[in-house]
Amino acid sequence: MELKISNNTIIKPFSVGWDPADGIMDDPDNHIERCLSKLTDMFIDPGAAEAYLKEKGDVLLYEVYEKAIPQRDGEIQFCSSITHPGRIGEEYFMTKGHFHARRDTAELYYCLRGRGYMLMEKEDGEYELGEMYPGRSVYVPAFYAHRSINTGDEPLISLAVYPGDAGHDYGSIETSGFKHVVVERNGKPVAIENPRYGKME
Ligand code: S6P
Ligand code: ZN
Repeated sequence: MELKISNNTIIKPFSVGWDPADGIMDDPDNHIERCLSKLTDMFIDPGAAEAYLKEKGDVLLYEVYEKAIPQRDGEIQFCSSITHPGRIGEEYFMTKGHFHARRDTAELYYCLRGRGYMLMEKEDGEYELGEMYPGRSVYVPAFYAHRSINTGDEPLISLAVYPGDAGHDYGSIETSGFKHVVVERNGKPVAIENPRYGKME
């Protein structure tokens, strides 16, 4: 998630509107859209993802709206994160997930709409699920990879706030995945071990 702004840019005070009902930010500097066709390998059943694509076309899995803030110590990044509802087989729509490039940086999510979980997982596999629903905040500690998972039937919308120089590291998520995934079993979300862990490519 590279922002088109220099690290020396001086930021003047500003305010920005965004609608908690749809997560859309007014006049964003970045609007990121992640579609299924680019992320089929992220799911535990890529074959089911390909079949979904053939049947329903290229759906939007999630979006991010953000303002450009210099990626330097002392600044605060913030964005609107929208994960759409749906499932590939038994696995819910979710974000790709990442570690922060600076591992010792935390993040706070404040959920405004929808239902779901924040999957938080350390490199050693220790993990937690933080429940997300309107009015609930999830604190993602430093050193935890994190992924939003929509277990409901409407968009899961949160405001995310994190240190200016945190950055994103998608490397091990793309190659190995998370050790745990959240799937629907008997109508309920449950965390299971990722059968493709270590061989996502
Ligand atoms: C940034 C924060 C979120 C995610 C967004 C998309 O630190 O955690 O804004 O970037 O939810 O997820 P991802 O994993 O594709 O960056
Ligand atoms: Zn993050």
